[in-house]
Amino acid sequence: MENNKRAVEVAVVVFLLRGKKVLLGRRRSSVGHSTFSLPGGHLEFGESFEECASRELKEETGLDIKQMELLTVKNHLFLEEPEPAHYVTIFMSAVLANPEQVPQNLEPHRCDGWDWYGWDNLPKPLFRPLEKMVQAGFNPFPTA
Ligand code: 8DG
Ligand code: MG
Ligand code: MG
Repeated sequence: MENNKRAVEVAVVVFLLRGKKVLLGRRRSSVGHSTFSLPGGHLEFGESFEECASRELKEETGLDIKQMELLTVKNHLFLEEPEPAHYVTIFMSAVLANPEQVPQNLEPHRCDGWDWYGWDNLPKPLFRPLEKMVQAGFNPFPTA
């Protein structure tokens, strides 16, 4: 395969849950440009999934999170992008450490802004990996 010299990347992304809503932002990054995606980013050397989730949330939204839980892992190939990419993405859930905190758009070159969306009323278009999960019936909210 042409791409066999490229590295697989690892990302950690977060379903930040508030009531029946999740936090999403419209991407400005080249991969998935203009689609709505979860906060998160690349796992750095030496980090736990929880540390990466907290750091990315802080960097991208200014929010502090708690109760991080591993929900699922997906293998996704972005072959239609100008630069093909291959990600193993760790999907976590979390809640706000301080329910009064409001998301800020701290990386405006990468995101148009953050907002809360009801799970039954998600914005379109969703980032492809997220859309695939929704289509498959995935739900990040606790069932109990
Ligand atoms: P960093 O420099 O802060 O580490 O990277 P980033 O700019 O925050 O990376 P990102 O694109 O937000 O996330 C890394 C990759 O994670 C992304 O290119 C593909 C994968 N990914 C998914 N689903 C999602 C998702 O819903 N949101 C985000 N942000 N990334 C996702 O597979
Ligand atoms: Mg990031
Ligand atoms: Mg990101």
